Amino acid sequence: MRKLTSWMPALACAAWLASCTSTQVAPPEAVLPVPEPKQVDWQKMETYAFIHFGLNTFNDREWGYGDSDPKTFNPKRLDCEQWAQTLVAAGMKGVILTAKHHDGFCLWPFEGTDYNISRSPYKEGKGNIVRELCDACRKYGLKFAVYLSPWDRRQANYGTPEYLPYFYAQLRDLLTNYGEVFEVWFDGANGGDGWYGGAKEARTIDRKNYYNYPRIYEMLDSLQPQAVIFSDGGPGCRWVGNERGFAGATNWAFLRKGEVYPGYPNYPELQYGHADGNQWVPAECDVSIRPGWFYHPEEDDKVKTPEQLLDLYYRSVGHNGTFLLNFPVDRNGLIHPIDSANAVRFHQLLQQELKTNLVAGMKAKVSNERGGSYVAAAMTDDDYDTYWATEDGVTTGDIEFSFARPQRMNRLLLQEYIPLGQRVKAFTVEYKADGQWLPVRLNEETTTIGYKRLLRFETVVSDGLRIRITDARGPLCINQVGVYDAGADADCLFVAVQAKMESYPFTLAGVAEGQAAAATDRNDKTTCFVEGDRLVIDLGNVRTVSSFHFLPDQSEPSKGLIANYELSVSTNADDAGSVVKSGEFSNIQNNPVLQSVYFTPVQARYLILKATRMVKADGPMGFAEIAVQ
Ligand code: FUL
Repeated sequence: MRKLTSWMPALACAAWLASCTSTQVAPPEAVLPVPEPKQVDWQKMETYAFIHFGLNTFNDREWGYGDSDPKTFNPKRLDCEQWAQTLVAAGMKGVILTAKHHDGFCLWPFEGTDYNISRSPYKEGKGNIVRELCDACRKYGLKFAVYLSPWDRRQANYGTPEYLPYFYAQLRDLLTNYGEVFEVWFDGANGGDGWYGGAKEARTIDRKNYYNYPRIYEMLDSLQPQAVIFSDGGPGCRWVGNERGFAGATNWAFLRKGEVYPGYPNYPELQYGHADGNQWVPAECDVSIRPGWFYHPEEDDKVKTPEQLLDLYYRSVGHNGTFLLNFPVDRNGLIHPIDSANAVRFHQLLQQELKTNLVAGMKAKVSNERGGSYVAAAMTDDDYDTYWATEDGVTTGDIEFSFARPQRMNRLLLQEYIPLGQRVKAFTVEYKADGQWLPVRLNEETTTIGYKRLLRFETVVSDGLRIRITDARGPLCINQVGVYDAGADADCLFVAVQAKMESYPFTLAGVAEGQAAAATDRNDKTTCFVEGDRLVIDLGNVRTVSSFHFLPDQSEPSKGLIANYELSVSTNADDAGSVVKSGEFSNIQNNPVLQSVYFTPVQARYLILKATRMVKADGPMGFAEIAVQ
């Protein structure tokens, strides 16, 4: 396939064009919005890792308040090369490190604060994990990037204009001294409460304007022009609207410019993008390999399985997003062996499933062809920059493969040539059975394609497969088609994710039996909603209890989320009980995973959970599952 390549100097290009008179066909015009070249490069990375590590790791927290003692940060066997090697074996192309999480603790010796790694016992205060990881990345061929939390629960001046120079200085330091980064990650979370230099209070900021992002973007463009900027609404890439690692099957790489900001109330729509958007802001699907983002020993048996990770891959990369998989580095300073084994196995499974492209090198029969180099064969070569295109005005088209012998098939890969925009709005997939075209059986809609669409369909054995594109925003530009047989287990489309919770038996005082059943049926799709701000759990007998667990409502978006709580116990019904624990369910809105409250064992028959603050003020509390141990 002949094509223009970017390295060809202009004169050579002119000569080349003149030499190919018969194939001189103009490419289709771009359909706006289009990505910047760096966004295309970023999207091609497909899977990359997150590392959450810091004081939280040692203090069993998800959101440190900013008051944990730096001396508790003491990983004895920390080895960034182990992280890098593991990530490479798991197919990751890069890694984003939480250089500073919400607690304000810096994993590098940032001079603007003493709340940094130099005050920890790690390497007797001489360590610098940003440096160590960035060196390991260069050594093992991974790209490197940083996460820097704008919210800082440590700093006394957080919330005032005086905090901003401090934040900008951190950013400048990270972006000046550690080489190229592929992404800069700005977390949109801001839960209010913090230590704030000892003030211990809640602070709110104007999330749209406080940090002055336009100024930050200017700084980034001058220091690291190749870096893609992540924030809830972009500009480089967007949050996918959940922390479960998947995008919608319908997923546009655009947003309406200026509409989405950190804290944007309609964030669930980020899973799909804005079909009428005018800015290219593709989705990044972030998720942790464990329920929490930071390491907690009690989650050692809750690591996502290779099959669950594979399922997420199909619903992130295969839904026109990227897959950002988090590894909560453990207290030794290593990626835990279970996480490592599962991630590597996931990568092997993926490679196995998509090993042999049954249509590689084949020439599909197409209903319309633009000509020149924009021909059907361009879809089955392995050159990203060649593509089949239809003539101007033709926005539908069939791609048909005929095999010499019947083939077993259950996976399909489609790619649009996104440098010219994202176009396809609807398509169908059919196979030939006794001379007739029948639809393949799928569990999701076939609408958008974008950078990449992967479909898992029920196995067919056939000598014909046809993709019919039925609606698009412009002439079609398809650069890759792959058809695969994923093997014997190919039809296990769904992986049951069950909260494995043992519990004492209990009843819920004042809750109708039918409702209460939803909290014990071990089905995370049903939710028990409780009016008011108190949940009273009756164990029937006095027992020794030491923990309370609940899975919040799992619908999209979750309803009835409790932000702050007070948990009391008592032995008789009339008693208000004594408080055993109070606190926050950190990050519950973005990541409504199993919430656990552990306390010193106590004799009790009743547990009373009081919601002292809800994420959304009105409405009942929601519990998909409850357990008491
Ligand atoms: C969220 C944070 O609040 C979590 O702690 C985590 O860092 C996740 C990636 O982003 O907004």
